[in-house]
Amino acid sequence: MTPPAIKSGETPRKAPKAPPGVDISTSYGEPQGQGGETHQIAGNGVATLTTQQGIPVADDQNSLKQGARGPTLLEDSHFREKMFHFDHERIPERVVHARGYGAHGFFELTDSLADVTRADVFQRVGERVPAFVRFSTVAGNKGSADLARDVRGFAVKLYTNEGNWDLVGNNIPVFFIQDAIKFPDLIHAAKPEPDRDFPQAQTAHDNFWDFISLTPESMHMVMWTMSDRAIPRSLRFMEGFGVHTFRLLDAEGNSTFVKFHWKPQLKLQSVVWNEAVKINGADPDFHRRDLWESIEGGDFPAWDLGVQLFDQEFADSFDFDVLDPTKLIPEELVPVRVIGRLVLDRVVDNFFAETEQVAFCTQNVPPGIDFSNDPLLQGRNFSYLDTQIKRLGGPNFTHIPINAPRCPMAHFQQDGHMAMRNPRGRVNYEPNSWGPQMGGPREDPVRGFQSFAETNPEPKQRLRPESFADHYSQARQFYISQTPVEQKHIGDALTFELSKVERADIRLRVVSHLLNIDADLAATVADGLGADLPAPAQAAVPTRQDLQPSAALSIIGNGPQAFAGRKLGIVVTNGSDTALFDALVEEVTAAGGVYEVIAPKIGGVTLSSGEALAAKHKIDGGPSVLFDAVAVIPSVEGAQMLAGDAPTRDFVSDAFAHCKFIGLSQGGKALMSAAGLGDKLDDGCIPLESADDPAAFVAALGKLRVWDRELLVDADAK
Ligand code: HDD
Repeated sequence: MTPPAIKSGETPRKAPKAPPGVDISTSYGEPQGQGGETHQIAGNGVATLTTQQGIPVADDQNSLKQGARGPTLLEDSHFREKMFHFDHERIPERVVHARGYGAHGFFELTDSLADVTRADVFQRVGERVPAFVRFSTVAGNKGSADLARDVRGFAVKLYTNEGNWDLVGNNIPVFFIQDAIKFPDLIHAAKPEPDRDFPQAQTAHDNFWDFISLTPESMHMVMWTMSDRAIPRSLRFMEGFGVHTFRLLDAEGNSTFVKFHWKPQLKLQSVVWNEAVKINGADPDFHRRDLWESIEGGDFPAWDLGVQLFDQEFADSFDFDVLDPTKLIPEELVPVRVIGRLVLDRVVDNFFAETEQVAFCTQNVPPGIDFSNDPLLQGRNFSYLDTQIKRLGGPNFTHIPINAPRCPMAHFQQDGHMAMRNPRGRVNYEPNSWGPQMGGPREDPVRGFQSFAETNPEPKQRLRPESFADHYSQARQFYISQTPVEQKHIGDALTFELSKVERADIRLRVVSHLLNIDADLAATVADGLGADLPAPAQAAVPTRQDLQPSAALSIIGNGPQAFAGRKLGIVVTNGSDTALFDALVEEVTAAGGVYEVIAPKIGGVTLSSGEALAAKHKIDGGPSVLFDAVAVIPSVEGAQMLAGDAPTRDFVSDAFAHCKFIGLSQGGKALMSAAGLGDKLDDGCIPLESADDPAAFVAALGKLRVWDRELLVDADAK
């Protein structure tokens, strides 16, 4: 007899690409050197285990010994090769951005830029080039948690027909410092303190705020990192920025300035800090799991590529210096023109081979794109190549498939560690007289990379330009562009971080800068710290009060209107209403969302109809912080059983405190009462009592949060 069907406890996903354990040879996307693809196949069709030299292995369970109880023999080359390789498995992690997650995809041009650049990738509408993207946190080690309050790296490698283009950006459009010579200081200050090696993946410590408070140019970026931008809900819901001003060059060498923007098609969304702290405990891999699951589920994350194009005349008239990486150009002044889309549609086959070994270098730009004199960019162009040589062990990291261009390559560079693609033939120098065929590649002054022919009559000097001197005006503009809830989050974040700073003088020095940004913010933070307001920091240039709010800078103002790409957590018990559950699943799926079932036991539940429903999480393993919204639909008896269970009460009280929409059956309401919230239910707590109710519930979810609740919850807490 066939067993009865069990309903799925989560949105069904597409089948894995290949059964595990099969086809292990194809994982790197490209042939692994001469003949590397062949695997010895036994009669039963299963690949034979071999050594790295390809020698078939007879026994992988026992090392070779002199007698069953005798000493291990040096002669056991399989054992020695296996151990030697294991001993060398770790390579140095990235000095910053150590924790990252990557995926493959493509970039497709939707609007030609042929009028301003000869870059091949920007010529033909509809043409696609392969892409690899690595997202990262900055400060934490490779094993740190995903929801650290931190900048996110957004590094894109496009394998164009004229070479690799690495746009190594962040999810924040400005940076802490103006000159690359300060980067080692910034990173030393942000990372764990050197004597004690903590705190990990946090900026909430003395060294960071000491450096920041002595570096007023960082104030604009600090406003961003203390905003919810630093705790994104998903890598899929955040923007990316090339940060620096770059140049586009046409065939005649004419230059147009450009700033690059990645805009998520699913719109912006972040979590709240209390949620982030709890996610880090419940699922430190929250972001990478989310990216993996959405791509594997066929819901491919996508971003529009936008450009802000401007000329020298605009640059000269702009309030700030376009070479200053602590400044952005408001979209109200130069609109973002969408010219393409980036889609991530394939997870990596192997994390190490691809995500860990991918090497981004800001200096990788194809003909038609060029650098500006931004002193941060100029410094980066040295640092990235240098770091890859150290991290990947030598100059041949471009031979690793993930780093190799997909277009033809021809040069005379040779040898070194791990050389796999040495040039062929007799000639390895240029110029040579072996003729057009045998003599190998030659320069092409027309097709080749050309730099913008800039004239510069200035003397050599170590000097910051006067035009970089305004450190507060755009910080203020960012702050006044936020909704009240977002402003509150910035004040809370600063108070939280500075409360971890042991030295009171450092705390006050930060507040003295805040006074130059917004008096209310400074007062809120001083109050939160239990301190009196200090005198304002001395400003090189007074803060401008005339800059207008920019709508593009708020997350809430640029959030989604639908639940697409988001996740609903559904709490059930034995006896939960089958029709209600089915209707809920139908509505959330129709809205483009996914769901996961949370039950008292991982074995699942029996619904009111007698049908079995599988669970994805046991309640304490699936707290509400993992979901964008929750439906709590236990039976009345089930709710009685759960009322005394602390993780269940936390589930509903956290969902409420984090301003989430909560769908409630009768049993669900009883659980809210058990959590002490029975008399607090608001418009975001939506009845789910029959199969008719989910439509209205799911329609409301597009707003994602009931922000009005936040002030109430916080007031109660005080
Ligand atoms: Fe950097 C990695 C982004 C300033 C030096 N950086 C790195 C990564 C990203 C950024 C996304 C991770 C790449 C990956 O996933 O492999 N960095 C930025 C942005 C900056 C910036 C947007 C300012 C606008 N960085 C910056 C400066 C320097 C560096 C000023 C040094 C002068 N960055 C590095 C590095 C890293 C790096 C040390 C570490 C690992 C790597 O390069 O590959 O070279």
